[in-house]
Amino acid sequence: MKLSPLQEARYEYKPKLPGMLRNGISEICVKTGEKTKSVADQEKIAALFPNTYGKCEITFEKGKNTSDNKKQVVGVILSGGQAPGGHNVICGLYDALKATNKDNVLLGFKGGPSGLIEDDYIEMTDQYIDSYRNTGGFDIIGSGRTKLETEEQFEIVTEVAKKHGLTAIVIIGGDDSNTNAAVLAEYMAAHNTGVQVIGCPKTIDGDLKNEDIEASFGFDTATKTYSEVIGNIERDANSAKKYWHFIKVMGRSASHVALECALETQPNICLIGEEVAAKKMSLEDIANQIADSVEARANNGDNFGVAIIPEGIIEFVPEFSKLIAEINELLAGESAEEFNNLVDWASKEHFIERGLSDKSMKVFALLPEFVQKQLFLERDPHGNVQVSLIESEKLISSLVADTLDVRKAKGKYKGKFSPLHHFFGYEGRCAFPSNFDADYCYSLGYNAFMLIQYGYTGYLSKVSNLAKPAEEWIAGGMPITKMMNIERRNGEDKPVIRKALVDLDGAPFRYFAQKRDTWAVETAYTYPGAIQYYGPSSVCDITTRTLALEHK
Ligand code: FBP
Repeated sequence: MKLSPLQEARYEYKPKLPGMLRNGISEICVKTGEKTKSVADQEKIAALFPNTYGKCEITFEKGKNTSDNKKQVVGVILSGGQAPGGHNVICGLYDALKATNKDNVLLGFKGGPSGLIEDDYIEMTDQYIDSYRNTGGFDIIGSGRTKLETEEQFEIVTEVAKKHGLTAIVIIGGDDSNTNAAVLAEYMAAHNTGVQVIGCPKTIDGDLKNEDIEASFGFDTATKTYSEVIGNIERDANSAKKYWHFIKVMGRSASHVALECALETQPNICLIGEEVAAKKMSLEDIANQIADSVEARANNGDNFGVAIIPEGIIEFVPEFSKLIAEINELLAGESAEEFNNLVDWASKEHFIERGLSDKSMKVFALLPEFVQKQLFLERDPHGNVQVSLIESEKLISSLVADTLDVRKAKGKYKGKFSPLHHFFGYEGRCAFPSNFDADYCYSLGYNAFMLIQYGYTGYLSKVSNLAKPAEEWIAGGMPITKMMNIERRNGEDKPVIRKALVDLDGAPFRYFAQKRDTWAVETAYTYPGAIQYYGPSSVCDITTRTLALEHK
Protein backbone atom coordinates (compact mmCIF):
# COMPACT_ATOMS: atom_id res chain seq x y z
CA MET A 1 0.00 0.00 0.00
CA LYS A 2 1.35 3.44 -0.92
CA LEU A 3 1.51 5.71 2.10
CA SER A 4 0.90 9.43 2.14
CA PRO A 5 3.80 11.50 3.53
CA LEU A 6 1.65 12.46 6.54
CA GLN A 7 0.82 8.83 7.27
CA GLU A 8 4.49 7.91 7.23
CA ALA A 9 5.33 10.83 9.47
CA ARG A 10 2.50 9.99 11.89
CA TYR A 11 3.86 6.46 12.39
CA GLU A 12 6.84 8.08 14.08
CA TYR A 13 4.78 10.30 16.41
CA LYS A 14 5.24 9.32 20.07
CA PRO A 15 1.98 9.93 21.91
CA LYS A 16 2.32 11.73 25.23
CA LEU A 17 1.30 9.76 28.32
CA PRO A 18 0.17 11.32 31.61
CA GLY A 19 3.26 12.06 33.71
CA MET A 20 2.42 9.33 36.22
CA LEU A 21 2.54 6.63 33.52
CA ARG A 22 5.83 7.75 32.02
CA ASN A 23 8.31 5.99 34.28
CA GLY A 24 7.84 2.50 32.91
CA ILE A 25 5.50 -0.30 33.95
CA SER A 26 7.54 -1.27 37.02
CA GLU A 27 6.96 2.22 38.46
CA ILE A 28 3.15 2.37 38.38
CA CYS A 29 1.22 1.77 41.59
CA VAL A 30 -2.39 2.27 42.64
CA LYS A 31 -3.85 4.86 44.95
CA THR A 32 -7.29 3.78 46.12
CA GLY A 33 -9.88 6.53 46.44
CA GLU A 34 -13.37 6.76 47.85
CA LYS A 35 -16.04 4.10 47.53
CA THR A 36 -18.51 5.07 44.82
CA LYS A 37 -22.27 5.04 44.43
CA SER A 38 -24.37 5.53 41.33
CA VAL A 39 -25.47 9.03 40.30
CA ALA A 40 -29.09 8.07 41.02
CA ASP A 41 -31.28 5.06 41.88
CA GLN A 42 -28.55 3.69 44.17
CA GLU A 43 -30.56 0.83 45.67
CA LYS A 44 -31.78 -0.46 42.34
CA ILE A 45 -28.35 -0.26 40.69
CA ALA A 46 -26.68 -1.90 43.71
CA ALA A 47 -29.18 -4.76 43.53
CA LEU A 48 -28.56 -5.25 39.80
CA PHE A 49 -24.76 -5.21 40.17
CA PRO A 50 -24.07 -7.07 43.44
CA ASN A 51 -20.51 -8.02 42.41
CA THR A 52 -19.33 -4.80 40.81
CA TYR A 53 -21.27 -2.01 42.55
CA GLY A 54 -19.79 0.39 45.08
CA LYS A 55 -16.12 -0.21 44.26
CA CYS A 56 -13.54 2.51 44.82
CA GLU A 57 -12.31 5.07 42.36
CA ILE A 58 -8.59 4.54 41.74
CA THR A 59 -5.73 6.62 40.38
CA PHE A 60 -2.29 5.53 39.34
CA GLU A 61 0.84 7.11 40.67
CA LYS A 62 4.58 6.67 40.64
CA GLY A 63 5.63 3.81 42.90
CA LYS A 64 6.55 0.13 42.93
CA ASN A 65 4.29 -1.98 40.70
CA THR A 66 2.75 -4.61 42.99
CA SER A 67 0.44 -6.26 40.47
CA ASP A 68 0.37 -10.00 39.95
CA ASN A 69 2.54 -10.90 36.96
CA LYS A 70 0.26 -13.58 35.49
CA LYS A 71 0.06 -14.01 31.71
CA GLN A 72 -2.70 -11.85 30.24
CA VAL A 73 -4.73 -12.71 27.15
CA VAL A 74 -6.86 -9.68 26.36
CA GLY A 75 -9.65 -9.35 23.79
CA VAL A 76 -10.55 -5.92 22.44
CA ILE A 77 -13.52 -4.65 20.41
CA LEU A 78 -14.46 -1.35 18.81
CA SER A 79 -18.16 -0.64 19.13
CA GLY A 80 -20.46 1.81 17.30
CA GLY A 81 -19.59 4.77 15.09
CA GLN A 82 -16.00 5.55 14.12
CA ALA A 83 -14.14 8.19 16.14
CA PRO A 84 -10.59 9.45 15.50
CA GLY A 85 -8.09 7.85 17.85
CA GLY A 86 -9.57 4.35 18.15
CA HIS A 87 -6.41 2.85 16.68
CA ASN A 88 -4.31 4.53 19.33
CA VAL A 89 -6.40 3.06 22.15
CA ILE A 90 -5.48 -0.35 20.80
CA CYS A 91 -1.82 0.67 20.32
CA GLY A 92 -1.60 1.95 23.92
CA LEU A 93 -3.23 -1.22 25.21
CA TYR A 94 -0.84 -3.36 23.19
CA ASP A 95 2.28 -1.46 24.24
CA ALA A 96 1.44 -1.65 27.96
CA LEU A 97 0.53 -5.33 27.65
CA LYS A 98 3.78 -6.23 25.89
CA ALA A 99 5.91 -3.99 28.11
CA THR A 100 4.52 -5.86 31.12
CA ASN A 101 5.19 -9.32 29.74
CA LYS A 102 6.19 -10.10 26.16
CA ASP A 103 4.20 -13.36 26.32
CA ASN A 104 0.96 -11.45 26.90
CA VAL A 105 -1.46 -11.66 23.97
CA LEU A 106 -3.89 -9.13 22.48
CA LEU A 107 -6.72 -10.45 20.29
CA GLY A 108 -8.72 -7.95 18.26
CA PHE A 109 -12.26 -9.20 17.64
CA LYS A 110 -13.47 -8.02 14.28
CA GLY A 111 -16.51 -6.01 13.20
CA GLY A 112 -17.59 -4.84 16.65
CA PRO A 113 -19.31 -6.89 19.37
CA SER A 114 -20.44 -9.49 16.82
CA GLY A 115 -16.75 -10.47 16.41
CA LEU A 116 -16.79 -11.71 19.99
CA ILE A 117 -19.91 -13.75 19.39
CA GLU A 118 -18.73 -15.16 16.09
CA ASP A 119 -15.19 -15.70 17.40
CA ASP A 120 -13.77 -13.73 14.49
CA TYR A 121 -10.43 -12.30 15.57
CA ILE A 122 -6.88 -11.39 14.70
CA GLU A 123 -3.87 -11.67 17.01
CA MET A 124 -2.04 -8.37 17.24
CA THR A 125 1.65 -8.32 16.35
CA ASP A 126 4.26 -5.54 16.43
CA GLN A 127 4.17 -5.23 12.66
CA TYR A 128 0.37 -5.06 12.47
CA ILE A 129 0.10 -2.53 15.30
CA ASP A 130 2.87 -0.36 13.84
CA SER A 131 0.93 0.06 10.61
CA TYR A 132 -1.97 1.71 12.51
CA ARG A 133 -0.18 4.02 14.95
CA ASN A 134 -1.64 7.55 15.09
CA THR A 135 -3.94 6.92 12.14
CA GLY A 136 -7.68 7.60 11.88
CA GLY A 137 -10.40 5.04 11.29
CA PHE A 138 -11.44 1.80 12.93
CA ASP A 139 -10.19 -0.41 10.10
CA ILE A 140 -7.61 -2.08 12.35
CA ILE A 141 -10.37 -4.53 13.37
CA GLY A 142 -13.57 -2.83 12.14
CA SER A 143 -16.59 -1.85 14.21
CA GLY A 144 -20.28 -2.68 14.42
CA ARG A 145 -23.48 -1.81 16.22
CA THR A 146 -24.57 -5.24 17.48
CA LYS A 147 -25.51 -4.85 21.14
CA LEU A 148 -24.01 -7.23 23.68
CA GLU A 149 -26.80 -7.43 26.18
CA THR A 150 -28.61 -10.75 26.35
CA GLU A 151 -27.86 -13.68 28.67
CA GLU A 152 -27.54 -15.90 25.62
CA GLN A 153 -24.88 -13.63 24.09
CA PHE A 154 -23.01 -13.53 27.39
CA GLU A 155 -22.95 -17.34 27.49
CA ILE A 156 -21.41 -17.42 24.00
CA VAL A 157 -18.86 -14.76 24.95
CA THR A 158 -17.95 -16.85 28.02
CA GLU A 159 -17.34 -19.87 25.79
CA VAL A 160 -15.21 -17.81 23.38
CA ALA A 161 -13.27 -16.37 26.33
CA LYS A 162 -12.67 -19.86 27.71
CA LYS A 163 -11.48 -21.13 24.34
CA HIS A 164 -8.81 -18.43 24.09
CA GLY A 165 -8.01 -18.25 27.79
CA LEU A 166 -9.07 -14.60 27.85
CA THR A 167 -8.30 -12.87 31.12
CA ALA A 168 -9.96 -9.61 30.09
CA ILE A 169 -12.10 -7.88 27.47
CA VAL A 170 -11.77 -4.20 26.58
CA ILE A 171 -14.83 -2.53 25.06
CA ILE A 172 -14.18 0.75 23.26
CA GLY A 173 -17.55 2.42 22.81
CA GLY A 174 -20.13 5.05 23.69
CA ASP A 175 -22.64 5.24 26.54
CA ASP A 176 -24.66 2.20 25.43
CA SER A 177 -21.60 0.03 24.75
CA ASN A 178 -20.11 0.92 28.13
CA THR A 179 -23.43 0.24 29.83
CA ASN A 180 -23.22 -3.20 28.23
CA ALA A 181 -19.59 -3.48 29.38
CA ALA A 182 -20.80 -2.99 32.96
CA VAL A 183 -23.50 -5.65 32.56
CA LEU A 184 -20.99 -8.06 31.00
CA ALA A 185 -18.50 -7.38 33.82
CA GLU A 186 -21.20 -8.21 36.36
CA TYR A 187 -22.12 -11.39 34.50
CA MET A 188 -18.47 -12.50 34.29
CA ALA A 189 -17.95 -11.82 38.00
CA ALA A 190 -21.21 -13.53 39.02
CA HIS A 191 -20.23 -16.63 37.05
CA ASN A 192 -16.66 -16.71 38.36
CA THR A 193 -15.23 -16.75 34.86
CA GLY A 194 -12.11 -14.83 35.87
CA VAL A 195 -12.64 -12.51 32.89
CA GLN A 196 -12.34 -8.79 33.65
CA VAL A 197 -14.15 -6.19 31.54
CA ILE A 198 -12.86 -2.64 31.05
CA GLY A 199 -14.49 0.16 29.00
CA CYS A 200 -13.03 3.14 27.13
CA PRO A 201 -15.10 6.30 26.42
CA LYS A 202 -15.56 6.89 22.68
CA THR A 203 -17.88 9.01 20.53
CA ILE A 204 -17.53 12.08 18.37
CA ASP A 205 -20.93 13.17 19.72
CA GLY A 206 -19.33 14.22 23.03
CA ASP A 207 -22.34 12.96 24.99
CA LEU A 208 -20.43 10.41 27.07
CA LYS A 209 -19.13 12.77 29.72
CA ASN A 210 -19.91 13.46 33.33
CA GLU A 211 -18.20 14.56 36.52
CA ASP A 212 -15.63 11.80 36.00
CA ILE A 213 -15.19 11.55 32.25
CA GLU A 214 -14.19 14.98 30.92
CA ALA A 215 -14.43 14.06 27.23
CA SER A 216 -15.07 11.13 24.98
CA PHE A 217 -12.31 10.58 22.47
CA GLY A 218 -12.83 11.64 18.86
CA PHE A 219 -14.82 14.77 19.74
CA ASP A 220 -11.67 16.90 19.56
CA THR A 221 -10.60 15.80 16.07
CA ALA A 222 -14.09 15.58 14.56
CA THR A 223 -15.09 19.06 15.71
CA LYS A 224 -11.76 20.49 14.55
CA THR A 225 -12.28 18.90 11.15
CA TYR A 226 -15.81 20.31 10.82
CA SER A 227 -14.69 23.70 12.16
CA GLU A 228 -11.92 23.89 9.59
CA VAL A 229 -14.44 23.42 6.76
CA ILE A 230 -17.05 25.68 8.35
CA GLY A 231 -14.36 28.38 8.67
CA ASN A 232 -13.48 27.90 5.01
CA ILE A 233 -17.14 28.24 4.05
CA GLU A 234 -17.43 31.38 6.19
CA ARG A 235 -14.48 32.89 4.38
CA ASP A 236 -16.00 31.96 1.03
CA ALA A 237 -19.32 33.47 2.11
CA ASN A 238 -17.57 36.64 3.21
CA SER A 239 -15.68 36.81 -0.09
CA ALA A 240 -18.56 36.16 -2.49
CA LYS A 241 -21.20 37.81 -0.27
CA LYS A 242 -24.07 36.06 -2.00
CA TYR A 243 -25.05 32.83 -0.19
CA TRP A 244 -26.52 31.78 3.12
CA HIS A 245 -24.98 28.41 4.06
CA PHE A 246 -27.02 25.97 6.16
CA ILE A 247 -24.62 23.42 7.62
CA LYS A 248 -25.88 20.34 9.43
CA VAL A 249 -23.32 18.68 11.70
CA MET A 250 -23.42 15.18 13.18
CA GLY A 251 -24.05 14.41 16.77
CA ARG A 252 -27.21 12.28 16.71
CA SER A 253 -29.22 13.95 19.48
CA ALA A 254 -26.98 16.10 21.70
CA SER A 255 -25.78 19.43 20.24
CA HIS A 256 -22.23 19.39 21.67
CA VAL A 257 -20.65 19.14 18.19
CA ALA A 258 -22.69 22.10 16.85
CA LEU A 259 -21.89 24.18 19.94
CA GLU A 260 -18.16 23.46 19.77
CA CYS A 261 -18.07 24.32 16.05
CA ALA A 262 -19.89 27.57 16.81
CA LEU A 263 -17.39 28.47 19.54
CA GLU A 264 -14.58 27.82 17.05
CA THR A 265 -16.07 29.66 14.06
CA GLN A 266 -18.54 32.27 15.39
CA PRO A 267 -21.24 31.76 12.75
CA ASN A 268 -24.33 33.98 12.43
CA ILE A 269 -26.60 31.25 13.76
CA CYS A 270 -26.15 28.01 15.67
CA LEU A 271 -29.21 26.16 16.88
CA ILE A 272 -28.90 24.15 20.08
CA GLY A 273 -31.45 21.33 20.35
CA GLU A 274 -31.46 21.34 24.15
CA GLU A 275 -32.41 25.04 24.17
CA VAL A 276 -35.12 24.52 21.57
CA ALA A 277 -36.63 21.86 23.85
CA ALA A 278 -36.24 23.93 27.03
CA LYS A 279 -37.93 26.94 25.43
CA LYS A 280 -40.48 24.71 23.68
CA MET A 281 -39.68 26.44 20.40
CA SER A 282 -41.83 25.71 17.37
CA LEU A 283 -40.57 25.42 13.79
CA GLU A 284 -42.03 28.88 13.26
CA ASP A 285 -40.02 30.29 16.19
CA ILE A 286 -36.83 28.80 14.71
CA ALA A 287 -37.59 30.16 11.25
CA ASN A 288 -38.28 33.60 12.74
CA GLN A 289 -35.05 33.61 14.74
CA ILE A 290 -32.99 32.90 11.62
CA ALA A 291 -35.05 35.26 9.44
CA ASP A 292 -34.36 38.05 11.97
CA SER A 293 -30.64 37.53 11.42
CA VAL A 294 -31.03 37.37 7.62
CA GLU A 295 -33.08 40.57 7.69
CA ALA A 296 -30.75 42.47 10.03
CA ARG A 297 -27.73 41.48 7.94
CA ALA A 298 -29.54 42.40 4.71
CA ASN A 299 -30.22 45.85 6.20
CA ASN A 300 -26.41 46.20 6.52
CA GLY A 301 -26.02 45.11 2.90
CA ASP A 302 -24.87 41.60 3.90
CA ASN A 303 -26.98 39.11 1.97
CA PHE A 304 -24.92 36.18 3.16
CA GLY A 305 -24.44 34.16 6.29
CA VAL A 306 -23.71 30.84 7.95
CA ALA A 307 -26.06 28.77 10.12
CA ILE A 308 -25.05 25.60 11.97
CA ILE A 309 -27.83 23.06 12.49
CA PRO A 310 -27.30 20.09 14.84
CA GLU A 311 -28.24 16.74 13.34
CA GLY A 312 -30.85 15.94 15.99
CA ILE A 313 -32.59 19.33 16.03
CA ILE A 314 -36.08 18.33 14.94
CA GLU A 315 -36.49 15.75 17.69
CA PHE A 316 -36.13 18.63 20.16
CA VAL A 317 -38.98 20.65 18.61
CA PRO A 318 -41.95 19.55 20.74
CA GLU A 319 -44.57 19.85 17.97
CA PHE A 320 -42.34 17.90 15.60
CA SER A 321 -41.67 15.03 17.98
CA LYS A 322 -45.43 14.80 18.59
CA LEU A 323 -45.99 14.63 14.84
CA ILE A 324 -43.40 11.86 14.54
CA ALA A 325 -45.01 9.90 17.38
CA GLU A 326 -48.38 10.16 15.65
CA ILE A 327 -46.90 9.05 12.32
CA ASN A 328 -45.30 6.04 14.03
CA GLU A 329 -48.72 5.15 15.48
CA LEU A 330 -50.43 5.77 12.17
CA LEU A 331 -48.18 3.36 10.33
CA ALA A 332 -48.06 0.69 13.04
CA GLY A 333 -49.08 -2.84 12.07
CA GLU A 334 -51.08 -3.41 8.90
CA SER A 335 -51.72 0.27 8.23
CA ALA A 336 -48.22 0.57 6.78
CA GLU A 337 -49.13 -1.85 4.00
CA GLU A 338 -52.40 -0.04 3.34
CA PHE A 339 -50.46 3.24 3.11
CA ASN A 340 -47.75 1.82 0.85
CA ASN A 341 -50.39 0.39 -1.52
CA LEU A 342 -51.84 3.82 -2.19
CA VAL A 343 -50.74 4.77 -5.67
CA ASP A 344 -50.28 8.51 -5.60
CA TRP A 345 -49.19 11.19 -3.12
CA ALA A 346 -52.67 12.81 -3.15
CA SER A 347 -54.35 9.64 -1.79
CA LYS A 348 -51.49 9.25 0.70
CA GLU A 349 -52.05 12.81 1.87
CA HIS A 350 -55.71 12.02 2.37
CA PHE A 351 -54.79 8.96 4.45
CA ILE A 352 -52.43 11.08 6.53
CA GLU A 353 -55.04 13.78 7.08
CA ARG A 354 -57.48 11.21 8.48
CA GLY A 355 -54.87 9.80 10.88
CA LEU A 356 -53.25 12.89 12.41
CA SER A 357 -54.59 15.17 15.12
CA ASP A 358 -55.50 18.70 14.00
CA LYS A 359 -52.41 20.11 15.72
CA SER A 360 -50.00 17.68 14.06
CA MET A 361 -51.73 18.14 10.72
CA LYS A 362 -51.04 21.86 10.96
CA VAL A 363 -47.34 21.16 11.53
CA PHE A 364 -47.33 18.62 8.70
CA ALA A 365 -48.93 21.14 6.35
CA LEU A 366 -46.15 23.62 7.13
CA LEU A 367 -43.47 21.23 5.88
CA PRO A 368 -42.15 21.30 2.33
CA GLU A 369 -43.32 18.32 0.31
CA PHE A 370 -39.86 16.64 0.18
CA VAL A 371 -39.80 16.50 4.00
CA GLN A 372 -43.41 15.27 4.16
CA LYS A 373 -42.40 12.43 1.87
CA GLN A 374 -39.18 11.69 3.80
CA LEU A 375 -41.30 11.24 6.93
CA PHE A 376 -43.17 8.42 5.26
CA LEU A 377 -40.47 6.78 3.20
CA GLU A 378 -37.74 5.85 5.62
CA ARG A 379 -38.50 3.49 8.51
CA ASP A 380 -36.03 1.86 10.87
CA PRO A 381 -36.25 -1.89 11.72
CA HIS A 382 -38.65 -1.04 14.59
CA GLY A 383 -40.97 0.79 12.19
CA ASN A 384 -40.01 4.27 13.38
CA VAL A 385 -39.28 7.34 11.28
CA GLN A 386 -35.51 7.73 10.95
CA VAL A 387 -35.20 11.37 11.93
CA SER A 388 -31.49 11.45 11.10
CA LEU A 389 -32.37 10.96 7.44
CA ILE A 390 -34.56 14.04 7.33
CA GLU A 391 -32.72 16.88 5.66
CA SER A 392 -33.31 19.31 8.49
CA GLU A 393 -30.89 21.87 7.05
CA LYS A 394 -33.09 22.07 3.92
CA LEU A 395 -36.28 22.01 5.94
CA ILE A 396 -35.15 24.93 8.07
CA SER A 397 -33.83 27.01 5.15
CA SER A 398 -37.10 26.53 3.27
CA LEU A 399 -39.12 27.66 6.32
CA VAL A 400 -36.84 30.71 6.55
CA ALA A 401 -37.43 31.42 2.84
CA ASP A 402 -41.22 31.26 3.42
CA THR A 403 -40.93 33.61 6.39
CA LEU A 404 -38.84 36.07 4.38
CA ASP A 405 -41.39 35.99 1.54
CA VAL A 406 -44.10 37.04 3.96
CA ARG A 407 -41.88 39.84 5.30
CA LYS A 408 -41.07 40.91 1.75
CA ALA A 409 -44.75 41.09 0.86
CA LYS A 410 -45.25 43.39 3.85
CA GLY A 411 -42.33 45.54 2.66
CA LYS A 412 -40.32 44.71 5.78
CA TYR A 413 -37.49 42.81 4.10
CA LYS A 414 -35.80 43.87 0.89
CA GLY A 415 -32.79 41.56 0.76
CA LYS A 416 -31.84 38.56 -1.35
CA PHE A 417 -31.78 35.07 0.17
CA SER A 418 -29.90 32.29 -1.68
CA PRO A 419 -29.41 29.25 0.56
CA LEU A 420 -26.85 26.45 0.06
CA HIS A 421 -26.77 23.22 2.10
CA HIS A 422 -24.07 21.00 3.57
CA PHE A 423 -23.88 18.01 5.91
CA PHE A 424 -20.65 17.30 7.80
CA GLY A 425 -20.50 14.01 9.61
CA TYR A 426 -18.62 11.11 8.10
CA GLU A 427 -15.85 13.50 6.95
CA GLY A 428 -14.70 13.94 10.53
CA ARG A 429 -15.02 10.47 12.02
CA CYS A 430 -11.87 8.94 10.52
CA ALA A 431 -9.56 11.94 10.28
CA PHE A 432 -5.98 11.50 11.50
CA PRO A 433 -6.40 12.05 15.24
CA SER A 434 -5.27 15.46 16.46
CA ASN A 435 -2.29 15.37 18.81
CA PHE A 436 -4.79 15.66 21.67
CA ASP A 437 -6.79 12.62 20.54
CA ALA A 438 -3.64 10.67 19.63
CA ASP A 439 -2.27 11.31 23.16
CA TYR A 440 -5.59 10.87 24.98
CA CYS A 441 -6.46 7.63 23.18
CA TYR A 442 -3.02 6.09 23.63
CA SER A 443 -3.23 6.98 27.33
CA LEU A 444 -6.74 5.48 27.64
CA GLY A 445 -5.50 2.20 26.14
CA TYR A 446 -2.30 2.09 28.19
CA ASN A 447 -4.28 2.89 31.30
CA ALA A 448 -6.93 0.25 30.46
CA PHE A 449 -4.18 -2.36 30.54
CA MET A 450 -2.96 -1.11 33.94
CA LEU A 451 -6.53 -1.54 35.26
CA ILE A 452 -6.53 -5.11 33.94
CA GLN A 453 -3.09 -5.78 35.38
CA TYR A 454 -4.22 -4.64 38.82
CA GLY A 455 -7.30 -6.90 38.64
CA TYR A 456 -10.11 -4.35 38.19
CA THR A 457 -13.36 -5.14 36.39
CA GLY A 458 -16.43 -3.09 35.48
CA TYR A 459 -14.24 0.06 35.32
CA LEU A 460 -13.99 2.76 32.70
CA SER A 461 -10.48 3.82 31.78
CA LYS A 462 -10.32 7.38 33.06
CA VAL A 463 -7.81 10.06 32.09
CA SER A 464 -8.62 13.49 33.48
CA ASN A 465 -7.27 17.04 33.92
CA LEU A 466 -7.37 17.13 30.13
CA ALA A 467 -7.42 20.91 29.76
CA LYS A 468 -3.84 20.87 31.10
CA PRO A 469 -0.73 19.59 29.27
CA ALA A 470 -0.49 15.77 29.07
CA GLU A 471 2.29 15.74 31.69
CA GLU A 472 -0.35 16.83 34.24
CA TRP A 473 -3.09 14.41 33.17
CA ILE A 474 -4.35 12.05 35.85
CA ALA A 475 -4.76 8.37 34.97
CA GLY A 476 -6.98 5.92 36.80
CA GLY A 477 -10.31 4.13 36.71
CA MET A 478 -13.92 4.69 37.71
CA PRO A 479 -16.51 1.94 38.30
CA ILE A 480 -19.01 2.23 35.43
CA THR A 481 -21.89 1.69 37.85
CA LYS A 482 -21.07 5.10 39.37
CA MET A 483 -22.27 6.74 36.12
CA MET A 484 -25.53 4.81 35.96
CA ASN A 485 -29.17 5.52 36.66
CA ILE A 486 -32.42 3.81 35.77
CA GLU A 487 -34.13 4.94 32.57
CA ARG A 488 -37.17 3.74 30.69
CA ARG A 489 -36.01 2.10 27.44
CA ASN A 490 -38.38 0.24 25.08
CA GLY A 491 -41.02 -0.01 27.77
CA GLU A 492 -38.65 -1.39 30.44
CA ASP A 493 -36.68 0.10 33.34
CA LYS A 494 -32.98 -0.33 32.49
CA PRO A 495 -29.71 0.59 34.23
CA VAL A 496 -27.87 2.88 31.82
CA ILE A 497 -25.07 5.44 31.75
CA ARG A 498 -26.72 8.84 31.72
CA LYS A 499 -26.30 10.56 28.34
CA ALA A 500 -24.87 14.07 28.65
CA LEU A 501 -26.87 16.67 26.74
CA VAL A 502 -25.71 20.29 26.42
CA ASP A 503 -26.00 21.90 29.84
CA LEU A 504 -27.74 25.25 29.37
CA ASP A 505 -26.17 26.44 32.64
CA GLY A 506 -22.72 25.24 31.62
CA ALA A 507 -19.88 27.58 30.66
CA PRO A 508 -19.71 26.66 26.92
CA PHE A 509 -23.39 27.42 26.31
CA ARG A 510 -23.33 30.54 28.51
CA TYR A 511 -20.36 31.91 26.57
CA PHE A 512 -22.15 31.23 23.27
CA ALA A 513 -25.40 32.80 24.54
CA GLN A 514 -23.54 35.98 25.53
CA LYS A 515 -22.06 36.40 22.05
CA ARG A 516 -24.65 35.11 19.63
CA ASP A 517 -26.74 38.30 19.27
CA THR A 518 -23.64 40.08 17.99
CA TRP A 519 -22.65 37.18 15.75
CA ALA A 520 -26.20 37.07 14.30
CA VAL A 521 -25.82 40.56 12.83
CA GLU A 522 -22.10 41.21 12.44
CA THR A 523 -19.61 39.19 10.41
CA ALA A 524 -17.55 37.92 13.33
CA TYR A 525 -16.27 34.73 11.70
CA THR A 526 -13.11 33.05 12.93
CA TYR A 527 -11.15 30.69 10.71
CA PRO A 528 -9.59 27.83 12.68
CA GLY A 529 -7.79 26.29 9.68
CA ALA A 530 -6.66 22.67 9.40
CA ILE A 531 -5.55 20.54 12.33
CA GLN A 532 -1.80 21.00 12.81
CA TYR A 533 0.28 18.01 13.80
CA TYR A 534 3.73 19.61 13.79
CA GLY A 535 4.73 23.00 15.12
CA PRO A 536 4.38 24.97 18.34
CA SER A 537 2.42 23.27 21.11
CA SER A 538 0.18 26.36 21.37
CA VAL A 539 -1.10 25.49 17.88
CA CYS A 540 -0.83 21.69 17.81
CA ASP A 541 -1.85 20.55 21.28
CA ILE A 542 -4.81 22.80 22.09
CA THR A 543 -8.03 20.98 22.82
CA THR A 544 -11.62 22.04 22.34
CA ARG A 545 -13.15 25.33 23.46
CA THR A 546 -15.78 23.24 25.25
CA LEU A 547 -13.20 21.47 27.41
CA ALA A 548 -11.27 24.69 28.04
CA LEU A 549 -14.43 26.53 29.16
CA GLU A 550 -15.68 23.63 31.26
CA HIS A 551 -12.39 23.27 33.11
CA LYS A 552 -11.17 26.86 33.40
P1 FBP B 1 -21.54 6.54 18.27
O1 FBP B 1 -22.48 7.13 19.26
O2 FBP B 1 -21.67 5.08 18.13
O3 FBP B 1 -20.12 6.96 18.54
O4 FBP B 1 -21.88 7.14 16.81
C1 FBP B 1 -22.16 8.49 16.65
C2 FBP B 1 -22.52 8.87 15.23
O5 FBP B 1 -21.38 9.27 14.51
C3 FBP B 1 -23.58 9.96 15.24
O6 FBP B 1 -23.00 11.23 15.29
C4 FBP B 1 -24.35 9.68 13.97
O7 FBP B 1 -25.68 10.13 14.09
C5 FBP B 1 -24.30 8.19 13.87
O8 FBP B 1 -23.12 7.78 14.53
C6 FBP B 1 -24.31 7.68 12.45
O9 FBP B 1 -24.35 6.30 12.47
P2 FBP B 1 -23.94 5.34 11.27
O10 FBP B 1 -22.45 5.30 11.25
O11 FBP B 1 -24.50 4.03 11.67
O12 FBP B 1 -24.50 5.92 10.02
